[in-house]
Amino acid sequence: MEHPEAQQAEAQGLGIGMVGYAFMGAAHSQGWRTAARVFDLPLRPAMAAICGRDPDAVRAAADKHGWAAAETDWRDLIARDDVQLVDVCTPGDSHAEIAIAALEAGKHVLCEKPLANSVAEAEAMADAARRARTRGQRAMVGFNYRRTPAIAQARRMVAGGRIGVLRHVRVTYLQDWIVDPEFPLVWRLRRELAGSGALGDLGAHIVDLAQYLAGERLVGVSALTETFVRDRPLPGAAGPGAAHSGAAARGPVTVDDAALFTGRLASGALASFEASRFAAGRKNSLRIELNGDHGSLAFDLERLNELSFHDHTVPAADSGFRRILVTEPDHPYLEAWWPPGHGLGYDHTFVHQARDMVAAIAAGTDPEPSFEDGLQVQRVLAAVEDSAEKNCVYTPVPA
Ligand code: SOE
Repeated sequence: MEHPEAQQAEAQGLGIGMVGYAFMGAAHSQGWRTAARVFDLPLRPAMAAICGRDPDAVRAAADKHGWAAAETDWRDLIARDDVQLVDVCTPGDSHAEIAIAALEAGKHVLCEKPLANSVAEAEAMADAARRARTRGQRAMVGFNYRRTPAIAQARRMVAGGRIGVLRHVRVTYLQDWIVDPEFPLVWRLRRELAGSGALGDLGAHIVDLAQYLAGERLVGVSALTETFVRDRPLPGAAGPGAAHSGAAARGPVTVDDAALFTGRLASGALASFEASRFAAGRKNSLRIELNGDHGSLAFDLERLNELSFHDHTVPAADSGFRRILVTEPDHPYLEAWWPPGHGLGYDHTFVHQARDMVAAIAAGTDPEPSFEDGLQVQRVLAAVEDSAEKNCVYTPVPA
């Protein structure tokens, strides 16, 4: 299905084709729509086509999110001459097939997190990205929270020695959307589609953030995982009458509801992680604290324009956590936005993600996090599951 605008995609610099149009599809669309209108970009993203299996739904998504055309088969999207970058926003079970096909078709690729549903898939994707890189193609994983200005500022401060030698990283990512046992068995609760539960969905983010902020990798973990509600109504089967009649068809939850794990970083610093979908009252609560011998940094996604910093080198009478309002022009990404004090939001991380991907393609550099970085996160997640299966035994993360 073509619109006259589709021909414009070729003329506008970098044709984008996106597979998937749910929550992440909407968030990424915001990024592609906005990046070149806020940042001075050497290439202008052109939203050439969006892809989804349901023809009516994907046509509606194209109209709603500003895509010039709609496709119902990702293979057709990849084959389009007006698409130079494929953005994979589908459930994890299709990341490898689509991303590898796109790389082998000569496209750049942005792939949502986690990179894949298994280490083997992630290894194949990283291999394909390495081969594509020799052809000048770029690949990146969508760990968008790195692109929160306060998180990027925290990275600058850690790298600049403001907290000294790192001793602890403490990260929690808590949601509560499936506390109700009658919440239906959606794709995120089925291993064959999602790969894992809170671990891969939320845990992937906090593993990536811990390693990004620390500037080093995890070398081993000890973990517990749990599935609190083991069967749920199938989508469409739930409803007021169904539970009473007992007639609702139900299916097994085959992923974790929560994962708690500790980890050792390469320098010997210790880390603790909590990823749960059963933290009642926590909607999308991502909190991070780093402690070094010269100071500490703390971040709360619910106050995402702020960073708390404690300078341990000043006299105790003057020290303590102080708030840095991350809205100054020399804070990461902020030069392009509003005057100091006018904060940003969750969706701005996707605008920054699109900006960084386009800038790397134009500069011929490798965007981060790479598929190799995504593979390493996948190895940590696999070590977490191995440790949990062995009742929390310390499990090395393969290099
Ligand atoms: C659901 O847990 C979800 O949409 C995650 O998949 C996203 O990565 C996170 O940013 C928001 O919550």
